[in-house]
Amino acid sequence: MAEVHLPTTEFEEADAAHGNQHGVTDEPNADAEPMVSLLSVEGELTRDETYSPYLDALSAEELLSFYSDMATVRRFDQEATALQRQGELAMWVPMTGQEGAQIGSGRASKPADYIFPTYREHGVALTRGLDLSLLLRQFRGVSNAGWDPRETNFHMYTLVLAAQTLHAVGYAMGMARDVAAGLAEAAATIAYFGDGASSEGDVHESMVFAASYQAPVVFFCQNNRWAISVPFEVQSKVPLVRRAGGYGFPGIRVDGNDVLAVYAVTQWALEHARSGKGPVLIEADTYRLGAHTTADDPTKYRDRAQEDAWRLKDPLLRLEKYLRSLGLADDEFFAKVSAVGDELAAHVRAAVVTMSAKDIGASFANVYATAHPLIAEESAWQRAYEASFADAEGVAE
Ligand SMILES: Cc1ncc(C[n+]2csc(CCOP(=O)(O)OP(=O)(O)O)c2C)c(N)n1
Ligand SMILES: [Mg+2]
Repeated sequence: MAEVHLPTTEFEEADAAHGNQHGVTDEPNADAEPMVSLLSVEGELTRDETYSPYLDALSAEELLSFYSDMATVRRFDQEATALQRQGELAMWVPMTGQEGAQIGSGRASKPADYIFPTYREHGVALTRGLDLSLLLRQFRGVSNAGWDPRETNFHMYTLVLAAQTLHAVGYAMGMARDVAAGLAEAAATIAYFGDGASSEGDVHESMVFAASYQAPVVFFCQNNRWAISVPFEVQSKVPLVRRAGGYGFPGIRVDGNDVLAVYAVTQWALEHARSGKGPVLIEADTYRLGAHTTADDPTKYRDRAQEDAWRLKDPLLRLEKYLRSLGLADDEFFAKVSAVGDELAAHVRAAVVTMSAKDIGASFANVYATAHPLIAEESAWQRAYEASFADAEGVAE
């Protein structure tokens, strides 16, 4: 007997009667969606009329530094994860796998641009010249932020999903006014957010405002396929990049594990925004190879086979192949990069074990006007946590 598909929702009934008029694909995550990808997994570079000129302008040193940045932040990420496992950090948010998306986009930004990260943009922080040990202050629990954003135009981490997209649009609108008044050079903001955060109302409101006011903002979504344990398929029924059309600005889907493509696409988008043409949405197709945070266990909700498939698309490996094929890098170069990573790891470790939480008590006192049992409980936990470092060498009181 032939299989009959019975519509189960009113939309499906409408689709059955009139054909699919909602632009809904059978597979929302369809790999068929066009994507800018310049450097293949095999390390071969293809040309693209729009984006290759941005790469032509790069010197050999710059190309090499794309690799060293990616390798350095991966080493940093490993060290921070180890520090958490050793009880030196309360939590860590790993970014391994997303180096291409983060280094490529961060390197495309200029010092005058202003970056609004989520909580996972350690690679972008590196490209902005932030001392990465400062990122660990919040995860050690000694600061609400950890650095002065004005020094690098790299804003504080935002843990409230998508809130920073609103901040980025408001800031960009202010920047545009400064430029119009002759007070500042043309610059843009980049609002980073995840596939999960894309479902927040804040992202919608940000995009409506950005479009209405032609704000110089680049919305950079790292679609790493997971929002903790929720797969992207649940998050959106259309590829995210298509949403830009609904707001009335360009959307570009880019291979997030191709650092060169991400760099070129973000350069294009930032130029578009800075020149007064309004916002751009970039959807970077990537993958979180590790856990959501050190408190998460991805083996409970996803297949090892999926992780293995993404390991083959590693952003570092393909650039290594390309640099070797050009004769720009040899074993000696990669050994040096590895030594730089080890130095950074030693630096952040030394910084973490001497971090002092002596001022953090006020944060608990300032939550409510009067005593509150939950705050008392949290404050006691924090004191016990601090006491656990007492035997560590050099801890300041
Ligand atoms: C407003 C809000 N709701 C829920 C959370 C809890 N939460 C933290 S991270 C996360 C998943 C975010 O996924 P995604 O946006 O894809 O970013 P990723 O963590 O994958 O980088 C959730 C639900 C939160 N921090 N803020
Ligand atoms: Mg995600």
